[in-house]
Order: sequence, then structure tokens, then C-alpha cells
Amino acid sequence: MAQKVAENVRHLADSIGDVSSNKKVADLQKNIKDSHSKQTTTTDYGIKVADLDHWLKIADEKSNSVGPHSLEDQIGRERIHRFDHERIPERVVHARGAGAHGIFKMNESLEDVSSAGVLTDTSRTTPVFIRFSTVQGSRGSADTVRDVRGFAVKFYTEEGNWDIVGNDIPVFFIQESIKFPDIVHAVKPEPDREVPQAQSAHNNFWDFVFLHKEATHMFLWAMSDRGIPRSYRMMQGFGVNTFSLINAQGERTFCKFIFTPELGVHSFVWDEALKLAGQDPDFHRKDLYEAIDHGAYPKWKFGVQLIKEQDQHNFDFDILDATKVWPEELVPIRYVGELELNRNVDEYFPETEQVAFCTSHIVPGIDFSNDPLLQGRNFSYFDTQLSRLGINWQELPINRPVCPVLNFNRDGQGRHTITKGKINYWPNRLEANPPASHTQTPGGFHSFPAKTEGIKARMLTPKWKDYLSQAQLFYNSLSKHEKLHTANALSFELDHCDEPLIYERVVQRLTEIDLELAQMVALKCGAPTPQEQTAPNPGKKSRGLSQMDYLPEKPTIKSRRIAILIADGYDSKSYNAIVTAIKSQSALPFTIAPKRQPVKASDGSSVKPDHFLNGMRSTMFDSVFVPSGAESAKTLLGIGLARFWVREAFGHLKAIGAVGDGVKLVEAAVSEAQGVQLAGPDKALVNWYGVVTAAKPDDIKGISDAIELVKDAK
Ligand code: HDD
Repeated sequence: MAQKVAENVRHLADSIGDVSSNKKVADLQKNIKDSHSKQTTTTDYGIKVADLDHWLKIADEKSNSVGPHSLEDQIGRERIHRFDHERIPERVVHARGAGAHGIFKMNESLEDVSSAGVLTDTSRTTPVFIRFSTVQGSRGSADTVRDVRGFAVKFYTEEGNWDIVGNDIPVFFIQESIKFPDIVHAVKPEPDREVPQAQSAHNNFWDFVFLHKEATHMFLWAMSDRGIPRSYRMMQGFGVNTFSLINAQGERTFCKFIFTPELGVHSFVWDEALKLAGQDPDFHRKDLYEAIDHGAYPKWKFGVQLIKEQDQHNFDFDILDATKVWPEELVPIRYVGELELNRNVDEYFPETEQVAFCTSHIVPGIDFSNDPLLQGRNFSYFDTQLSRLGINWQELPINRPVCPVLNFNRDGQGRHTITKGKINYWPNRLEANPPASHTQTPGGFHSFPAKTEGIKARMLTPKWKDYLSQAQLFYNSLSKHEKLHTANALSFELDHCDEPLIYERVVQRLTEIDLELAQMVALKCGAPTPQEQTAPNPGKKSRGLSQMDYLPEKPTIKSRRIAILIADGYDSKSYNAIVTAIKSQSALPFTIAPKRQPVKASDGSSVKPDHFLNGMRSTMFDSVFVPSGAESAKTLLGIGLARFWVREAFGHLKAIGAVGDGVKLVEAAVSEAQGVQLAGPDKALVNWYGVVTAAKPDDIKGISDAIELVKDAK
């Protein structure tokens, strides 16, 4: 225990020391205190506290009497007051999240289209903070539920903060922001009984999306494997809305922002996600922390899609419509930068909980567009921070920019800044704090002088009414197994709807996408089987929609979690070889045994396992390996849970490896899973997807084959 505390203190000291390369991290140091210091505890007003265990009260040892509390106890009162007010309102959506610090760099300048320093200066390293999130659930809900994931990036640029408040899905449910309260009400727990938590699998959500045909495209994305990512580190990030870039010549280019992960895009299978929600509700949060802590820093390529202003109307969809992607064949992605997360937060609340993003936070060289969803968002984010954090929320350490902030905004609850001088208005006789245009100083923000015409009306133009083409494009572009997963997800969701009107209508909508899909879902959710495709689907496909298009450029098992199953009598040679092989590829080995006390090898050496069989489940690992050792294999074979470990991993299509005697356990488990008897212990299982075995216990080739195979793990 003492050692663990010492390690933590060292970690804190290290992190405080490591500030030179990141301006934001350096800025945060002003507010960091060491909770492990040996200094005497004080009240918030600074006096040393003598006793932390007892409230001041009227008591008498002699008569053995403990009387009532004294209200006089300012120390006891302060502690309770502070505790009573610890909670702030959770975010109205995206309440559950995890964050980390990192850096952003441009490899290629975008000066042809933008004058923003952050997008043009290739010598800069811009500090960033990212918060990933789920949308539907409360702050304490599970990480692995089926949902859209938030991907919000704050760039602390030299010209001020720039926020991309994006998602892992490139389109949105609705075209107009005025509908946002309705979609959120519909997807959140139903108001009468407040169920279900963090689930879209209920009548209200499917009622809403049926009644909004524009939501069809996005609900297909959410029901695909994108809705259950394996890790925050393995998802794409999309700014979703259309922004403008403005170059030094004052020309405008429309733009979408995209982040693509170096590790590729990967998902759970639904059974894993479901089980993990109970077995480890913090799975994604821990995964992010663990990877950064082990130095496996998550990385994304940063790209833009660009459309010249004069080409705005040359597409058969409106490029300002957030329910549409810009197909890559029409608008290629230009990858120009990279983003890396390399530092965990020191404390969750002041950093991850208090970070506040606004789509309206842009810097000179970047501007908005008339995307109606974005226009509404620009109002909403600032507004919501007021009720979450108060008017001075931009002074909070995690939110304050790294460049100077100076203006005549004053006062309000929780004001930190002390501004000297008599002047707090503009214009003033001292010409203090002038706007840039007054002094002809370059760098002031100028809104793009866009020409607009029309009449004031609540309407959108006809192009916005094509709700199906891109929904079909997405579904057509999925691989065979992604289509099957989507059908299964829809069936699961609609099975949870108990009003026939709801699931029958949704199946009816699916007939406008793909008849076979509609029929598969109808069969399982209980709707009548439809017989006709009700809208023509010309079968168009596009690159970049299936996540199979985003396998890592170089296969890697970096940061993957690999369980090694052993019991007393394991073979230390094959065990050590696999541990070394895993570590050499920057993956993480975890030893699992029937007990957590030291396990003895056949040669008398021993190892203390990381976990015992029932403390963890195969769902928490990407792969399972069984080393050799006759006694070990015999023990494991006799334990139902050990066989279940391998069987379950096999069922989830995970890479499984075994050498020597360990093969017996894998064979038994796989036979159970398949319901067939294998021919013998030496029969190679390589034909079976994801299983690699080698008969010889020290068959390093066999072991590295297994490692190679793990690379191809989903
Ligand atoms: Fe939103 C939070 C992403 C539409 C209103 N949104 C929020 C977060 C993300 C997104 C990632 C969490 C930020 C964080 O980690 O603190 N939202 C999106 C995307 C949208 C979108 C990609 C579609 C393109 N949002 C949207 C609309 C509105 C909002 C149309 C309202 C008109 N969103 C909010 C909000 C939240 C929010 C209520 C809740 C907490 C917060 O802002 O800071 O203002």
C-alpha cells in the first residue's frame, strides 16, 4: 500500500515536472496542488485544523454523556457545506465522458484556404484537450452502451480557443436545431418511469425517428458497428457541421473536419458490449487512461474536405445539410495534420467535468456557414455552460486560453480576474483595450462578408427533402457482416418496443432502404414480413462509410489487452516467451489464474497473477493465450469457468493462441462452442477463424504466429 502511494506521489511529481512542451499543461500548474503533501490540513479560509474526526459538542466523560452538536463549529459546518454543494448539473446530453490532454500539429499548411495559424503554421505544436462521451446516459451510466460517441476537441491556439464539438458519426439525426429538445427528450429515459437508462431501445426514440424521415441516415449509422466502438482510441471523429475557411485573400472555402485513428476503426460485437456494461461500466474510460499511462499514445490523422464557395450548389444534396456526408469520390479527404493524446488528467472534476465546449469558439481564418444545425448550436453551447458552470466559466483553468485575455466583461458570480484601473468601457479617453480595427492591428476577427438573399421564413429548400439516398448509400456500402450486425441491432432495439405501431412503422421505413434488411428485422421484432421495396435503391456505394475501409495502415497489437491463462504447474518457458513477445509489441499481458496468490511453475519458479478467473472476464481482453504445462492444463480443463473463458472469447471472434499442453484447453473449449469433438490434441486449429496453436511448448514460431494472428483481431 505504502509503495502504491509512493508511486502515485512520484507520478504526480513527474506530471508536474513535465510541462515544458505543452503551454496548456504549463498553464494548469498554477492551480495544481499536491493532495499527498505532509502539510497540515486547513479550512478553506486557511486556519490549521486540529481535529478532523469530531464535531464540536457538549460532552462529559465523567457522566458518560454525549450531548447535542454545537452550531458554533465553523470547521464542521464548512466541511458539510462544501460537501452538500459538490454536485453541479450534469450535461443535458453527453453527460458521461472521459478526457485527456494532447498536442496537434500540421504536416502540411492549409494557407491556400485559411489564414488560421493553427491550420497553416507547420512549426507549431498546439495543445489540445479532448473529451469523449456517450450521448444518452447520465453521468454514472455504462460506457459500452449502443450510442453515438462525442468527440469534442479544444485547441488552445495562440489566437484563442478553437473548439470542434464533433461525434464519431459524420451525420446528425435532424436538419434544424429547433428540433434538438425533441430528439433528446425522445431518446432519453421515458418521462413517466424514467426508463430505460442510456438506451435508444424504447418506443419514444423509434417513434421520433420514424416521424422524422431525415433521421433515417443517422439511425442506420448508430445501429451499425459504429454505435459500439471497442475504444475511444479506435473511432473516427467528425466535426459534422459545415464550416468555412477564409484565406489571407478573403476567399471562402466550405469545410468539414475529420479525425481518423492510427489504430483503425474497431468495434465490439453486441454480446461483448452488453456484458461489459455490467462487468466493467468504466471500460472505455479505463482503456483511455491505461493506454496513455503505458505510453501507447492514441493518435489521429487530421483531415479536411473542401468545397470552393462557387461550387456550393453543384451537388445533388445541400452541402449545409448535417444529415448528409460529402462522399469521398466527390470531395476527397485531404489529410494535413495529426493529433496525439499523451497525458491523463490529474483530477476528473476540474478538468473533464468542467471543460466546456462551444461550436461558436472559432479563430480568425475559420468561420461558420449557414448550416441551420450549426447556427442553433452556436447559441446552445454558451447558454448551457451558464447553467452548468456560471457566467465566469471561461476563467476556469481548463477553459482559459493560453493567449492573453483582456476585455471589459466584468463581475458575475465566481469572478477570478482582478483588473486594475479606472476604465471598464469602450470608447474611453485613454484608448485602453481598443478593438484591433481601431489601431489597425492585424489579427482581429472579421466575420466573412457573406451575401445573403431571401425572405424571412421558417423553411428549407427542396434539396433538403431527399432523406433516403444517403441512407441507402450508407447501407449499400457496408460489408456483409456489418449489414448483419445492423439488422441484429435493429431487431434488438425494436424487440424492446412494446407498441406494435412503433416497430411496424420502422420496418415499413426499412423497406425504403433495403427489402432484405426489412424482412430480417420484421422476422425478429414481430412485424408482418414486408414483400415490397417501397423506394427505388439504385445500389450506389461510397468509400469510407464501412469501417472496414479503416483497418490500420500497419497492422498492430499496440495497447491491446491479452490474457494468459495459467494454473500451478504451468511451463515457465512458454509463459515467459509469450509475455516477452506481447510486451515487445507494446501490447499488455495480463496473467489470469484460478487464484491471485502466487502460481508455481513446473520448474519451481512462480508468478503472482494479475487477476483470478472470476475477477475478470474474457470480454475485458482482446485475446486469450494458454501456455504449456501438463498440470496447469489439467487443472484449467477441470474448471468450467476456465473453459468458458476460452469459449466466450471464441464466440466473440477473438484471437486465441495456445502451445503444448495449453492446446488441450483451447480444443475442449472450442469443441464445446462448436458442439463437435476434434480429432486429437495435435490437430492444428488454424483453420478455425482466430485460433492458432502449436504442439511444441517452446515453439516460438508458433507463439509469434499467434501474435501475428492477434494483429488481425477485429
Ligand atoms: Fe451537442 C454537448 C456534439 C448537435 C446542444 N454536443 C455536446 C457534446 C458533443 C456534442 C460532443 C459534448 C461536449 C463535451 O464533451 O462537453 N451536438 C454534437 C454534434 C451535433 C450536436 C456533433 C450535431 C452536429 N447539440 C446539437 C444541437 C444542439 C446541441 C443541434 C442544440 C441546439 N450539445 C448541446 C448542448 C450540450 C451539447 C445542450 C450539452 C453539454 C454541452 O453542450 O456543453 O448545448
